[in-house]
Amino acid sequence: MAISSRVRDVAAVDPEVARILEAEEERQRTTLALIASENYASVAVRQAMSSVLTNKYSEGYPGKRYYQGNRFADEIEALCIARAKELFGCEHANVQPHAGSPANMAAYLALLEPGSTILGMDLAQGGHLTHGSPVNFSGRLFRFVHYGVRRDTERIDYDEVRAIAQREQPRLIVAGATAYPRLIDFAAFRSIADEVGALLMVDMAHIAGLVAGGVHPSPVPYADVVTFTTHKTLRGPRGAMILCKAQYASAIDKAVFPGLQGGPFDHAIAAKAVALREALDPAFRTYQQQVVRNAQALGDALARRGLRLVSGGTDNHLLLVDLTPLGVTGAEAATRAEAAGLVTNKNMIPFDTRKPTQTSGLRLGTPAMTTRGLGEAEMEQVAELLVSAITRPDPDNLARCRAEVRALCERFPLERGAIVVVDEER
Ligand code: DSN
Repeated sequence: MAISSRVRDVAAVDPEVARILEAEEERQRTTLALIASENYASVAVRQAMSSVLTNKYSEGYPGKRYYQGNRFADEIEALCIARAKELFGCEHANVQPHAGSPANMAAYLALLEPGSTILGMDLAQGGHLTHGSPVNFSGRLFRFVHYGVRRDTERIDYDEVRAIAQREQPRLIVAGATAYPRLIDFAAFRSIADEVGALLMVDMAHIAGLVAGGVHPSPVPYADVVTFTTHKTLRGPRGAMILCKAQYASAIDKAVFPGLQGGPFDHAIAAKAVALREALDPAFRTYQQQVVRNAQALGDALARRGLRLVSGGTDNHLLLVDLTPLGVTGAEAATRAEAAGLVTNKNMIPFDTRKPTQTSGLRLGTPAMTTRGLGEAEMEQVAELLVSAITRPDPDNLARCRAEVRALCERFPLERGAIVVVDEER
């Protein structure tokens, strides 16, 4: 009897794709992810992500859909919104953005007209592409001006931000970063925005989990709009959300749909709801505290081995290492580290003289390692292996490092998460 594709798993339907997925799972199980924006979503999150809601179209919002059959799509989206409001204490939440870039675009389009002036953090000093890079929609559609960090402290200088804001008179100030290891002072941004009559948007993609876990001050009381992705420190599925004050709710909702997106990804919304449920658990706070402790322990261990940390250390989940003293580029270091099973990314450091494809820096993060259960003691070992792989990339040493990383991965295994598969023939 023919087997219905409904009840066959990937391996039976498409062995080619199944082989690649298995190989990727093996890669993730046997290497350590030190990429600051990555994490391991739980089996529950991944089950929701692969659920039957992927089959549904539900343009609109709960109770106001364009198609029939949305009773459960409404229920899941309303639940997700309620959890987002409970977790972050915000007045309104839109849980439909497919990713961080469209969330930011929707926020800009909700608040401004194309051509408006926006003040954001320079990508080369820790910002994000969507904060006004000339090669991104943001830099093409809006007049972005930028702030960065001070050369001596490598931290945001709020007096400088204020001076630029007074000079440029932006209609919107964007706070938030992808490679900034220090706490961000949202109250200071709010007062600068008020001084120049600007709105304040915070892109908290990197720190959403830290905020939820109470280890980074929340931007919600200060910002008009907050955007974030759900798959970084928040440890949910790939996707994004927008939080805002009630007065911007309608403009934000209209900018997401029909302004930018069509049908929401209801399966992703279900997975976001599960991630929020996990983040509301007291254990999530403990996890986030450990993320920061691990980052500080990793930073201390690297500094003791002679590496220079941008800004001298970290307050959050990430570290930016300046490789200049080692005479190695970020690209070389990242390749050597990967050969040892330590997966990182090259990154510009403030005032970098190298190109983005080379860089002088390496960005490291602890969210994923902490999810596996590694603690401060293991950060010492990770630092030793990382420095060893970068400074002595001969095959014997890389093989020794690789073996030690494999052993660490076996001690701290990933949750084995086969998606539910109905294994029956029809
Ligand atoms: N790609 C993300 C990061 O690594 O920080 C930003 O979107």
